[in-house]
Amino acid sequence: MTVNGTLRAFNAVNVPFTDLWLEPCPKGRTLVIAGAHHRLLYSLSRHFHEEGIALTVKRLSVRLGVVLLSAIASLGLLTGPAHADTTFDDSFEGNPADRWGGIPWGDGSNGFDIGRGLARTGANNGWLLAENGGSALARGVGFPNSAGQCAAQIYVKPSTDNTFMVLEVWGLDPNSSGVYEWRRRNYAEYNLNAGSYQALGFGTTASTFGGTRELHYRVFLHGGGSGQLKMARLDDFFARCW
Ligand SMILES: [Ca+2]
Repeated sequence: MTVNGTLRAFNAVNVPFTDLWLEPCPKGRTLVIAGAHHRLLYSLSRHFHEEGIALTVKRLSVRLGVVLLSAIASLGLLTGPAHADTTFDDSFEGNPADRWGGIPWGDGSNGFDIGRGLARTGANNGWLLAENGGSALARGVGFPNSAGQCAAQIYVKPSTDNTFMVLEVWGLDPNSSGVYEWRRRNYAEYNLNAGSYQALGFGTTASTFGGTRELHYRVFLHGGGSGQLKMARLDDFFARCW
């Protein structure tokens, strides 16, 4: 069992954390989690217990939110690479405006359905609407220091036929002079007919020069021109970095 496999089990936990990495230690391996939440610790403890692994949990610094987990094991556990998956789930729950920003042009608009019964999961979802223009909803994801690449998808429910959508990934990368700048890194086009929620991929985005700091995921809908109003709903964004 590797750390990657272990951590995928916690996708549903939806706990924000900033970084994960492994270091060798005399009694096995040490997993250090910066900014970890007690719910993640509980899940980790329960998972290790179910695997028959004794686990000690120590909170090193409440102020810094740093937590140390020491697996007391000589079972070959945690033999994966020296980094672990980091995942980001966003089902537009709570106040999605805290995380998603709109990029409208022309007559395009965007917003959120809050508790309207139109979501794929949970209570809320996003929407995009345009005729002579377009609009996007976008959010950022911190690129973990230990990761080499990130992949992402989002569920889209088109309300209209021939709905042209573009999924873009922008990366905050160091250029050859070491100065950070935003660059478009991935680009995927979809022409969709009205239907149910379907998963659309953003593609896999690699770190550039090993120094990518942040990725910005943008979901664009283009209006069809006069008399050709287009609309789509969005829900269940998911990104995984490894
Ligand atoms: Ca939702």
